[in-house]
Amino acid sequence: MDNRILEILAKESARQSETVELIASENFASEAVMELSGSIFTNKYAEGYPGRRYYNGCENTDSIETLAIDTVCELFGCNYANVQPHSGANANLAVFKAFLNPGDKVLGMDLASGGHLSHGAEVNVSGAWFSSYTYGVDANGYLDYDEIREEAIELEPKMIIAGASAYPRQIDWAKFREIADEVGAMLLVDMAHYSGLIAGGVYDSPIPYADVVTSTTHKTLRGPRGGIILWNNKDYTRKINSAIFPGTQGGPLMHIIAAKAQCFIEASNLDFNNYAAQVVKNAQAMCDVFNKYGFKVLTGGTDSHIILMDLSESKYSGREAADRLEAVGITVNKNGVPDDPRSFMETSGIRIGTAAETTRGYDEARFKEIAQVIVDVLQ
Ligand code: DSN
Repeated sequence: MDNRILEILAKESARQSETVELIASENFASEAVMELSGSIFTNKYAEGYPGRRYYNGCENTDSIETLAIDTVCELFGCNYANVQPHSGANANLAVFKAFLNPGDKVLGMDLASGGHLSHGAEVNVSGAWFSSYTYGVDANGYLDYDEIREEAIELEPKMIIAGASAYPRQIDWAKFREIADEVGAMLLVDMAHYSGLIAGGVYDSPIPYADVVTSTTHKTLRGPRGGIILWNNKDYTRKINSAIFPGTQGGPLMHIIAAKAQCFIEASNLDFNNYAAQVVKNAQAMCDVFNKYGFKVLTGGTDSHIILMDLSESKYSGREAADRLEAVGITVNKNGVPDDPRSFMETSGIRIGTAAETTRGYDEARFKEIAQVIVDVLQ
């Protein structure tokens, strides 16, 4: 390996092992997932789908992709899956390509309120090429379903997007379904943050309610970096598959698909249910400490791995808080809060997640200690 690369890799390895990792979208993949991500499948071109490839020599890529599809369908209880998206954003883009025309109206969660770039943010293709409208959260950080319903009735969007990057509570998928049905919209659920908790049975699944579900594979699901698309309606299969290839992607990353298959198998084990339950218990234990010391946590707590700390009344902005925590070896990210008085780059909150440190085997006692350190630093 090139010496410069080796040196950077060694530094990152030291950083990851010496710091407390609380970025809500990160995790530590298993050695098997890591090994497959760097495996010989990286050498193989396999444009197309199992049994219908544009290249010869695809018998093993067919086997691994079929295994990934079958396992993820069983894991989440759905009929069909595409495991080729390079990322969650690519998965969402393909769903747009499959079901919308440029200019069609979409209604998704506002980026500043906890939504995702690819749910219609102006700076993203989803907001630039489609007529994008957004819903937010109330002053306490909760989704207001009555308001979302009113907005949907007024706008009549072609697609409603549910799912978030920074929402700690259970999202009411059934309510979103009701709203979508009332206005004749398609419902896309992006469960990227919650998919590991859903696989582990501690967060409600959107599969019975959504027309299409997308996810990343590397957050709470603890796989390689990548995306997936899941659905139940056979009529969508051709549209979705051709929106990924040739619509928005070329050759699939077969080494990552191999690692995804491993991740889905790991998440099917009973151990993974215990892991997912511990992730949520650890986040709730941290909230207890923050509440005890008078630190405001949006919505007052969490149903997931995510905690949103509101620092709008603190002397520290979100950026300053995240930098101060980094200085003592705790990695989090700054985050906006409802009606944030500070700028987008400064923010008045931090987002904390428990998925990665729970993978290290820590329980509530350790998480309470970490929360105490965070309190000390912010005080
Ligand atoms: N960037 C991810 C997150 O931090 O939540 C979402 O894709």
